Amino acid sequence: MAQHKVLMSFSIQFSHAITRRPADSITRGLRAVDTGNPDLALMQAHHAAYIAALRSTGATVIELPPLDAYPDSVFVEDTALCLPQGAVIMRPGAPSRLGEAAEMAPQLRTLYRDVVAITGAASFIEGGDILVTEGEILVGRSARTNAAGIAELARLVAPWGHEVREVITPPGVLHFKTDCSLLDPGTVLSTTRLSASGCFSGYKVIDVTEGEEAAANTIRFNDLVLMPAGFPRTRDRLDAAGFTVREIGNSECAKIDGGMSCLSLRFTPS
Ligand code: CIR
Repeated sequence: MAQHKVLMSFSIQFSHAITRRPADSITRGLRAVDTGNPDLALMQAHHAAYIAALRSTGATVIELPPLDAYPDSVFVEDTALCLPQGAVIMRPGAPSRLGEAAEMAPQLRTLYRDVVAITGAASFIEGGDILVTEGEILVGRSARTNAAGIAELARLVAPWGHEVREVITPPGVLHFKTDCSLLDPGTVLSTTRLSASGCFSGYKVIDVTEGEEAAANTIRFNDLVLMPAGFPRTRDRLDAAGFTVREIGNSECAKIDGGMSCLSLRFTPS
């Protein structure tokens, strides 16, 4: 439908994405509940389909090599926040993931003029807790992201004209965006447990259907919405709302609490 094809909207339109191939060490990826190890071959197939979908929109996708020293490094979203004016290197709150941010920094420096970093020893923040909309940046406080990290981010992006609003990630949920995603500049897909907090007042909210909470982490990337496969009732809602949906297998990433947004950094470099 025409209302979803918004011209020049930095929150949903991107010229580039960065991904990183899953490493053999993926079987040691962090997880809240152990439901078995991911199958690397199947994850690689899902990852290839994900990249093909991004490329089908005309974007350039940079594929970084696997990093065996960091089992969770396929989840590049947590290492940086990419904005039109510059990039901010994160400080992941998971100790085993802290070094992933330094691995991403040189890549972003080749693409952006301005790259800054969260450096406070007491500051922790992961990209999965950050939802960029057209008018503001929502950051969920979580087990991985603390108030000091959010305050430091707010100071860094203020000169670029961005406002940060601190919100709360629901208890027991890994990241803020585990439970929500931006569908178009004014529309959010959310679990009911998150939208009930009122944090999306002013936005149009489409709730995932009950029992399909794991469908909330999608990405709007140019004309497509990439969503994890296997959530037919939520898919129907997105179809009915006029979005062009592409389902991507996510069974292996889901075993280590990953989803659509975690697998890429999406941006238009300045
Ligand atoms: C972790 O616990 O850090 C990884 N196993 C999953 C990270 C998912 N990232 C994201 O939602 N942005």
